[in-house]
Amino acid sequence: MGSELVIRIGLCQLQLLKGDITTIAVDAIVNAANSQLAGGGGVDGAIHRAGGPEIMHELDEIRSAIGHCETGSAVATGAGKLPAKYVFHAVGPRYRDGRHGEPELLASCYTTCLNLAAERDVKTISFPSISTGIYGYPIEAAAEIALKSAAAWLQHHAGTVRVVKFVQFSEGDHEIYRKHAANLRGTLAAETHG
Ligand code: AR6
Repeated sequence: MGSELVIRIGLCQLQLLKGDITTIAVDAIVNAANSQLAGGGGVDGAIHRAGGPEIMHELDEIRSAIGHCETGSAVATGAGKLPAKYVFHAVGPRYRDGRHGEPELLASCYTTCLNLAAERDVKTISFPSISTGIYGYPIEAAAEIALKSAAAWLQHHAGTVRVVKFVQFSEGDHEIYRKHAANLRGTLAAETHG
């Protein structure tokens, strides 16, 4: 793995990977779900296919208890047959024009999942690129928000979550995440030495 794919924040790391999130072993996998928690296409479909019906059974129970999950929030289930203990089902915003709270709601998906992780003693967590498929969020803006929100969270919650993996499904998305990771590393280095 090239050094530009890892950002160190104290004892923690942000990692960038290209691949299928359902095949990467971690403590918690984040899903890009919808507020009905009803399953769907994209990474949501892949997670339910690979994890098996147990995950949807748990979501049925959550739905009957709370109804739905607000945009920007997330709920936790077990991970069925996935190589993880938990799936955090985060509901990203549908992109309109960026002026309807989309940046804040997207950032909230990342921080809510990291809070769920800390509450469960999760040390490693993987995120797909939330909202940038069916929900249409421009990947450049979304990558920057994803990386910055996770970095800021790790700076304020030292010693809880140790490894945050960002998993991109396409080479094009991976290149964009790499570019924003390099920018972020420059900013963090300037803060440390400045
Ligand atoms: N591993 C990693 N990333 C993946 C995978 C995979 N196996 N499959 C797709 N992606 P999307 P959204 C990437 O559409 O935009 C569902 O129907 C994909 O290339 O999955 O948040 C839900 O039920 C893209 O970069 O999620 C909701 O209704 C990223 O995952 C709605 O879609 C997110 O794309 C949510 O839309």
